[in-house]
This record gives sequence, C-alpha cells and structure tokens, in this order.
Amino acid sequence: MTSEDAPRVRVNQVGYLTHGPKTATLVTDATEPVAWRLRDGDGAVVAEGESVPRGHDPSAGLDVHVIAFDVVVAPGNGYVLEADGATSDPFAVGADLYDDLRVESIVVFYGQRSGVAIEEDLLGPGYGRAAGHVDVAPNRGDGAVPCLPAGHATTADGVDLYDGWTGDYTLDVTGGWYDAGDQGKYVVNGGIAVAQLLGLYERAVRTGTDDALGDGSLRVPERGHGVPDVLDEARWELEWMLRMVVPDGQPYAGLVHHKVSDERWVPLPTLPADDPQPRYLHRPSTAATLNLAAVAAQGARVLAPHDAAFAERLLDAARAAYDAAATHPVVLAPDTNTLENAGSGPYDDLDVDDDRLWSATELYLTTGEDRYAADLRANPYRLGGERPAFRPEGFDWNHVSAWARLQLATVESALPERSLVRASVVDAADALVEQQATQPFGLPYVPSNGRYDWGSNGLVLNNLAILAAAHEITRDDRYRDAVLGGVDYLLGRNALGLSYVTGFGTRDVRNQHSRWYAHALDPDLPPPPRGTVSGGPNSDCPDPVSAALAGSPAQQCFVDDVHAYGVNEMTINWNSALAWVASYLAGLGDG
Ligand code: 9MR
Repeated sequence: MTSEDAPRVRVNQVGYLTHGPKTATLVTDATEPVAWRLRDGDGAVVAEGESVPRGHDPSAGLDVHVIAFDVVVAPGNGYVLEADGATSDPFAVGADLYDDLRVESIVVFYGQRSGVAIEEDLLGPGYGRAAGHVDVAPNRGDGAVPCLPAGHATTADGVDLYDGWTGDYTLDVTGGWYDAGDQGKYVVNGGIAVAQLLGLYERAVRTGTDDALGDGSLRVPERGHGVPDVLDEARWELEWMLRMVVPDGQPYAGLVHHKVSDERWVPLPTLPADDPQPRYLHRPSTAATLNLAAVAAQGARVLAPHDAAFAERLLDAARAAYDAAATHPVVLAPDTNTLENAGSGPYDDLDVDDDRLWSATELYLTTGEDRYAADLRANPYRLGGERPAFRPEGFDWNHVSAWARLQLATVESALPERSLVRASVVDAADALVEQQATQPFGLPYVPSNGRYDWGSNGLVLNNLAILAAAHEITRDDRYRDAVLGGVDYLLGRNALGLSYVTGFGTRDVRNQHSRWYAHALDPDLPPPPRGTVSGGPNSDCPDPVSAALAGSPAQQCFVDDVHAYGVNEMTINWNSALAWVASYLAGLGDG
C-alpha cells in the first residue's frame, strides 16, 4: 500500500457536516491553482472553485494543494470532488454522520472483555467467542493468579528490577479488558480508557447531549438494566481494577499491581480461551495505584446517581489508593527486557507526577476537599508550574497531565482558580490551531522532532479532545472546525488515503494486530469490529513488517498488516480517545 493507491483527491471518506467546514487535500505537482468541482450523488456539479498550492509537505512526503469547499449543499450520499484529472472517494454530507461511530467505537470495548463469553448477538455475526481466562483447559484462568516468581525480573547483568520483591499470594483478577491485540490486562492503559468512557458520558450530561447514551444505546449484556450502557462498560474495567489491589498484610499493601499477563507471548492467532501460557501478577507500581485512585474517584462521582453503594466503595478505594501511593511514591514498572516483559508490554513510566496530578484532580472534583486542592497546587504540572501540562505531542496513557487539566477545566467545581484553568485549555487549543494551519492534511499534531510516535492516531484524537474542550468552554466555532479538520485526517484525508477506523470509509484499515481478530490469518476469524481505530503511523517502525518503511516520511510509516504491531495495533486507550471524540461529534448535530 502506497500513497499512489488512493485517489489523489484525499477527503474524509465518511463525510462532512452540512454546515461544517469542508476541506480536502490534492496530491499534485502543479505549481499553480487548479480547478475543482463538487458533484452530488446524481453527478450534477453543485460547486466549483480553485485549489490553493501548499508545496511539499514533509510529514507526508508529498506535493499538495488544499481545497476548501466550504459550501452548504443538500444532505446526501455519493458526493465526489474532482480536481487535476482525479476523483475523490465518495462521501456523504449530512447532520448525523457520527452517531454510528459513537456507538460502534464504544461497543468495541465489549469485544475486549476478559472472563466472559462474547455474544455474537451483541458484537455481530461471527464475533462470538468463548470466555477468555476462566478456569477451563488449557487456560488456567485469572481466578487465582500468583505473583511473578523471583528471577523473572532479573536483567542479563544480574540486576533484580523487583529489588527482592515477591508476593506469596494469589488474587482473583478475572474480568476487565485485554489492553490491545494481546492477552494482557494492564492498569495504566485501562485507567485512561475508563476515564475517557466515564468522561464522555459526564461531558454529554453537562452539555445536554446524553439522551443518545442512555440505557439501551449500546449492544452490551447489561442493556435494559436501567443504567446508561457506557457506564456499564466502564464499570466492567473498574471492578477489575479493584481486584488488582495488593491485599492487607502483604508488602506494598494498598498499591495496585501493574498488570496481569502471560509469561511468554502467544502466536497469532490465539483465542483468549485457548491461551496456554502461565499468567502472573506483576509487581505493583505507583503509576497503577494512582490510575486506580483517579478513575475510582471519577467513577464514584459519575456512578453515584445510579449505584450509591458502588460509588461509595469506589471513593473509599480511591482515597486508599491515593494514600498508598503517597507512602510508596516511586515504585516504577520495569522497563527493560527481562522475562518480566517476555510476554507482555512494559507500560513503563518514569514520571508519575502527572498521574499524581490526575488522581488529586479527580479526588478534588468528587469531594471538593482542600487537601486534594493543596496537592494540585504543589504538583510540578500545576497551573503555571515548572512542567507544562500540555505537550505538543499530545497526551496518552503515559502523559496524563493534559487530561487532568481538561477535567479540572470542564467538570463543575468551586476551585478558586477555575477560570485560569479554563483559560489554559483555550491557550493549549490555540497552539494546536496554529499547528494545524501548517498542515495541509489538517491534523493538529506536529511533534517537535517531526517524528510520529507509537499510537499517533491516539495522540491526534487526544489533541482533538483539547480542541473540543476549548469549544465547550468558549462556544467559539473555530475550535469545532479544528476538531473536524483532524477527523478528516483520520478518516481518509492523509498521505495514504486510508480511513484508520474499521468499517468507516471506502478504504478502511481492517487488519489491526490482534490475536483473535486475525481474519487475515484465518478466514474463520472476524476482522476487528466496526469502529476499531488503528494506532497509526509510527516513525520508529518497530516491528518486522513496518521496518521496511523505516526512514519514510512520518505519515507513510504505516501498513495495514496484522503483523505490523508497531503501527497497526488496536488498543482500548486509542479507542477510548476515538469514542470520546465521536461522542463530541455526534453531539454537534449538523454542526
Ligand atoms: O501504547 C504503547 C506505546 O505508548 C509504547 O511506546 C509501546 C512500547 O512500549 O507500547 C505500547 O503499548 C503496547 C503494549 O506494550 C503491549 N500491548 C500492545 C500495546 C499497543 O501496541
């Protein structure tokens, strides 16, 4: 797959909001403006104009023009844009283009559930599978998982990364979500994923767009139980995170295990129910503990109207985790390649001050207590602090200060400096709008070194969340337009002309790295479900397939191959970013 495979007129393959901005990118050597024509589904020309040459775009490695066709035309399907002898993929114009994406991007989480059979009536024909990691051969299940034995965390030169720690207990850690295309369950990418699912619901309530997210809105087993389905999905992971706490009487009691995972990677394809590997609880980490504190505090607030007893349990757990993290402020997850990480990702994180900020933020927003506000004001990522909460690369599981700032800015509270916090979000959004103006493919993502990071699509989506928050704060449509421009990039207006979301758009990615959605390797298995976003271009090309693309312009460091895990995996934390943005978009109506 190269940029030559797609039509040279790159558009959002899903479509454009009737009253929203409409921008495309034309790949061409022409140095002068060229004529463009917009045709409707009947072939009639409904608008015309001229392109704007933008020269060479280094991130795409292409010479390009931009076509702004900001015209209001009748809603419909089958629009195409013609320019320079090329015709775009067809697209729609309409008011409700993202309702479907809002639903499907959240239902993807159901398919990641561990410890429960996946029903094809819910996920879709061909998507049923047996429960993974329950006590059925060859799977020893997650019902009584032992701690990683001594020696597994020792490097080749004899350094024990666990510093002598071993637990001599087992925990029942059944449930939760698999993080990605592997069979591991990790607290630190589960945390941000839960936060974004809870957050999209809380935002919808705040902005009066929650009707579409009520009970019965999603295909999950709990529908019809009287609770908004997205909250049921988030609770599935919260309950698992609560099981990951180190029990009383043990070393590091009250901290949270970083992950539960296989000893060795299993090959593709391997269904979760067929996983033969021994599983271990890995050492607790401060980062995981602070993740639990943050999302349990948020969950207590958001779930309180629906289940007061569970909300109380969550708040108790959040407070306890916060205090345990203060007792053990820097217990880090090992980052090197020992047996510790021979069957799972490290999700290592050397800086936990951002996680501390996040947990203090959520505890403050839920309780209003001064002690948490005081901790916020002492954190290096505080407003005006020595470390910036927003980084140009965006936020992710590993850098959560920006997410904490968005929460503090948008969730109602009596924080005296709240208006300054809100202004800081608008400043961050302004910087992104400026970055976006330099990008002929419209994405608000310009890493300082020019290299796209692992999961760049997740980073782009999270930058869109910052812009959307600025839109909520100011009601200035410039920020909405900026979000829509970034969505165009993800859905086809990019160097490869691909939609990075399965089932959305004409040229959609559908071979994301996964051990059970490995349709490319076994036709009896399904591809990833509709609404699954791929991690996206990664300049490091870290896997054997994308390695062939090393040195390519950033946007071309991508291949839709099931083995290309460094550029084309699925994860819960990228899908939560998509779900958050899709919910914002669906809530816009016709823009
Ligand atoms: O998303 C993670 C990314 O930020 C890291 O740079 C990368 C390398 O450590 O790992 C990514 O997470 C992977 C995890 O380690 C294992 N399961 C799949 C995850 C997505 O590729």
